[in-house]
Amino acid sequence: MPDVDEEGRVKRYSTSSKWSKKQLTYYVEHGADLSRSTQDRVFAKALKFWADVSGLSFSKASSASNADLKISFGKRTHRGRSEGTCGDAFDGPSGVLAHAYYPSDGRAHFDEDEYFTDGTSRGTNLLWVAVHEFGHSLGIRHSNVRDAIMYPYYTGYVANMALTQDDIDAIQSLYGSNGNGGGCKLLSCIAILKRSMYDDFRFTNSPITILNPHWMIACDEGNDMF
Ligand SMILES: [Ca+2]
Ligand SMILES: [Zn+2]
Ligand SMILES: [Zn+2]
Repeated sequence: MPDVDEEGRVKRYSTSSKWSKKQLTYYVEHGADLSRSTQDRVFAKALKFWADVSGLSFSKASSASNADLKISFGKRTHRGRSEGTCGDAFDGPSGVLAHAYYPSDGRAHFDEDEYFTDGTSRGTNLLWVAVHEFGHSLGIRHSNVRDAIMYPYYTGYVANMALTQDDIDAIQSLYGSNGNGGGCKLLSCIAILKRSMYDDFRFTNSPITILNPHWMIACDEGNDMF
């Protein structure tokens, strides 16, 4: 994966659509690997990573059907209980770990054929995967900054994971840092993503739906976008 484009500029995060509100709700249909209370804690912590650096807040919904973010687990052909069949079947153990859809879809699906764990290097760290997928749920595409949570490869368990500045820049470009607006300046940050670059952005562990693979909207601070 190249770190610079053909003109030598470093590419960083990029974003998709965004939620039109900052107070979002979520609902968890639990998976089988961890206790419900552990999953609740992990998902709340994952959302807090994003909330802490943005104007967003998250609260639990009473049902999946009235939640903005709909979190569920399933194998192969799958769907949340209040959803139609997901168009992207999972692939069994390993490979794809989870996937999530851009705003304002809200579905975040985790592959029940993985072994999700908490606080150990065994299995697949649910917190890391959740933070990454919720980034997509909030409108962030993959970054090619290798340390970023939104880098498209699971990097294994880290004891004290944290968002990188690149992840923080991405969420703040959409929602601001403390309720101060945010939002990308679309006219100044639309870039054509060439097919070859899209291929570079493909990944093995966490597909998202690319609505049009030839285009990507890149939001940057206005002076060094690609
Ligand atoms: Ca899988
Ligand atoms: Zn799915
Ligand atoms: Zn991803």
